[in-house]
Amino acid sequence: MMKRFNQWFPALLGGLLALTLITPESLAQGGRGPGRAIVLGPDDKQVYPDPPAGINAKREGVAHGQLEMISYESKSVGTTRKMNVYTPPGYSKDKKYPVLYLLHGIGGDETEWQRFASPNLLLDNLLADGKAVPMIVVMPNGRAQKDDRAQGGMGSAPAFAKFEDDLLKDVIPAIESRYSVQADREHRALAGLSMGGGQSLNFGLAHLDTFAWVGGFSSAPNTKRPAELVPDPAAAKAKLKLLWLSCGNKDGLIGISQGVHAYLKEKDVPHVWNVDSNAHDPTHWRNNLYHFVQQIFRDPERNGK
Ligand code: FER
Repeated sequence: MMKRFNQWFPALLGGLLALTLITPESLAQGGRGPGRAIVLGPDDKQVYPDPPAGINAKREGVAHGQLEMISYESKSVGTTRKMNVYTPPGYSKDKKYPVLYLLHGIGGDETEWQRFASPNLLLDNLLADGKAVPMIVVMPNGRAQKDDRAQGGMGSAPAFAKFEDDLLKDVIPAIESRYSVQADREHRALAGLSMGGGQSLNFGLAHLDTFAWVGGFSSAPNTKRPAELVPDPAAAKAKLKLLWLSCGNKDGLIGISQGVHAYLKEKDVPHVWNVDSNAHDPTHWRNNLYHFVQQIFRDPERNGK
């Protein structure tokens, strides 16, 4: 029962948000707000197929990585905070690993991705099939305030913006001091769902010297406006290895991602734009994570998509 609640609550929340947020202000946003009716254009197509069933089912006979909940001192928030960290099978201090920072939505915390997608099992399975590079996955708490429990709804939006400092000044240094990592932009990825998708686009695209692989799945209205998000298209084009945008075609927030896609296309910034048939739900997030993690840290010559 609890599991089902956890599965459906975010979709319910997204639906309620979509229904209740039709305000004059959101309508005046020129179609960015969640109140806008979904209008699909010719580019809004699924370019990565729905994955097979069981992508995150625990498989016997494959090597398993480890998941650990660690604490770190956050100078920017002024508290001890938590993050969930996956290390791949055979993790060894004698090797160095790339790191994916994976951010949750407005109703979640450092445990949310685990409930929605069990990224540890998803990665174990892809690694067993040779479809991903061994990597560390860090799932922090993106609500950068002293009380960072998964509550507060829209009121916590400012804390999601403040997380930029915590991520850059506290989370990444804590990970790089405790784990054996490749500490450069080409070995750091940033992706997230909904509020975490907006954070990933906002922070990732503002810090191209820190992240080369960026993904936003069903990015929320916290996403900056496109021209602010990518003020220097030439720099984004030159530096990004992968920019992944995705949304379900039944998600009332799709206007946000459509706007980013249209701008990137106009400015000739290579990116993936994957529109599948999901809503604002864990299936979309799990499926897009599955495809995203297979692409990252692979081709050093890769350019954007
Ligand atoms: C909004 C609608 C949805 C919004 C945030 C969300 C900040 C976030 C949804 C989620 O994280 O699931 O208007 O404004």
